[in-house]
Amino acid sequence: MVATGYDTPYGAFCRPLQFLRTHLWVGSCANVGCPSAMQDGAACLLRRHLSHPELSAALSAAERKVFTDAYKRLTSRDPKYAWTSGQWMTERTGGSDVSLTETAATYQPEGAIGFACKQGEIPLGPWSINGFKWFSSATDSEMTVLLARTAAGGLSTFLAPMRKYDPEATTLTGEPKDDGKALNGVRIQRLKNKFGTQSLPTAELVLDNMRGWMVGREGRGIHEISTILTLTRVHSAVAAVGGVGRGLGIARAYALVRDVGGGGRKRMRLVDSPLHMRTLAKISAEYRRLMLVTFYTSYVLGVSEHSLDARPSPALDALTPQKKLVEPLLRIMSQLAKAYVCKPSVALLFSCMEALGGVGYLVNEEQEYLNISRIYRDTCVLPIWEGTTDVLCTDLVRAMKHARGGADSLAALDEVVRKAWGFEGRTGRPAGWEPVEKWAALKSKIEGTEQADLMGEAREVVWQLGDILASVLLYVDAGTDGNLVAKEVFLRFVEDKFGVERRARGSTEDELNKDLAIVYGHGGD
Ligand code: UCC
Ligand code: FAD
Repeated sequence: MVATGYDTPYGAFCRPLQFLRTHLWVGSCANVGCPSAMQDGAACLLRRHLSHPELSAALSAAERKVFTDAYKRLTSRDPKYAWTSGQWMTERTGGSDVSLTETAATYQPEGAIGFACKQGEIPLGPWSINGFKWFSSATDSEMTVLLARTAAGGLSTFLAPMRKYDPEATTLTGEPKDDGKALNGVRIQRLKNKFGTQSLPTAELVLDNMRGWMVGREGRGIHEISTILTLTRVHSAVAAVGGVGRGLGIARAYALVRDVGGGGRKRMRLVDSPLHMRTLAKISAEYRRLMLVTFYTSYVLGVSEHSLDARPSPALDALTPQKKLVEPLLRIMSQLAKAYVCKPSVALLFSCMEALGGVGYLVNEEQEYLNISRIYRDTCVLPIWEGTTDVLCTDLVRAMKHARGGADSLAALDEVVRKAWGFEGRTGRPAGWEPVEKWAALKSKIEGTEQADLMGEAREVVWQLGDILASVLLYVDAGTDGNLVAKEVFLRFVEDKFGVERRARGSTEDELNKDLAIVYGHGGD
């Protein structure tokens, strides 16, 4: 799955392709999406250091060898050779705010031994890392990227392999020397008991002379690891819509077979119930909106990595800012997608669960892996890890107010909202839908308010921005091919959120037919 984002010949579209595959996979992948996401982030970080002329020139021969080997493994399609990665940031002192990180790294090149190859061939890492990491998912990954404090002050980012080559060693669990690969100074203190993501080991780890390599400049740890955060936040949003997509699939199937009512009331198949179909149509419409925000973000990620020489369609042209504004747009979109998509997805999955009645709630061992309740519990973590919703909102406000990048981020959003609104497609612009004016008002509020004063309403700011972007994405989506479902979903959203006058309700049968089209997807003209 990760390799799709690196070795396929689709340029900017390799990311949407990768994430469409991930979206389909996520509901049944036993949470390997978590190590995959961190693997993807680590690959992206190492690619930057290996390919950027200045960063690459700063690498020593040993660093280049280690980074190249890790990068090849992180993007490999061969399961025997491929690596996944962890990402260790959280400590007992804080996960949202890592400034009190206690894990310390000391430069001690002597005594470093080889890893994953014969002793001495590649030093295991000149830094000795000691401390305690409080939440470490994908503990069974082959490497990790972590934050630690150095004597010079500030946090730095390190790459550390999980195993070292030591023919005399026993494994952590005391098993005899297997293949000669002992853990690299890591001890599992305990595995966390969790509400969800049961198939994913999350551990508390004691680091005792873990050997590693510094990535990037000393003291710039947050900058370095933010490359990973960008990727894992997109993955989180994709996992959220993937979960909802699966939940909806099950709810749709159930509605085709479950009969309800009886006694004094008419007995009917759920699919014939106007109320049940209205409920599923609301979930489906929200899913469609969140999908657009998520996959637009994946497209922006792709464009940030590959130049887009020929614009593939007028619709995409309308959504693509000028080249120099792509990075600033990604800075916004990766946080926005994670916050705006993950949070409502939990409620949407709950609604899918409810759509199955009591069956939806069952968690006995056999049902668990077929049913929505497991996906629901796995989805609940998405608004928490990789930055809680409020933390992402505060970061987004800081990014938009940033002395250097803030103006470009606002300019990027400005360009996208205006161009998308100006898109001449097959759907008209309903009176009262004024995203350009709404965005202008929000932008001048952001520009004209002190950062500290904006923080209390950071979530409202982000949701207003999310709604504006979602509305133009829905508009362009509806306008590209005249799809009736796309148009209906767009109109319902702007009636709900933009004060567009509601259309008169049709007959019960007409409304049911529209809802059925939204739920089961018969909308083409
Ligand atoms: O939870 C975790 C793993 C779980 C499993 C992963 C699965 C993935 C999905 C799978 C789906 C199935 S790992 C732990 C994740 N932890 C977090 O996400 C931490 C949340 N907290 C934040 O994001 C905070 O905003 C911090 C830690 C980044 C804030 O730290 P500081 O020290 O207060 O730093 P600043 O001042 O906010 O940022 C320092 C610099 C600034 O630039 P300059 O120096 O130019 O002013 C920021 O603009 O770093 C820049 N920066 C960023 N740049 C900060 N955040 C970002 C960013 N996201 N992108 C680009
Ligand atoms: P806190 O930061 O204490 O947050 C508590 C509350 O305070 C939250 O509601 C938050 O929104 C709010 N808050 C915090 N700061 C602010 C602020 N500035 N303004 C307003 N509100 C604020 N971490 C890793 O490093 N690696 C992993 O592999 C990993 N795996 C995880 C797996 C699971 C299953 C879980 C649940 C967590 C995992 N984490 C991992 C940890 C996760 O990233 C953190 O829990 C998360 O970032 C929140 O940090 P915290 O737990 O310290 O909460």
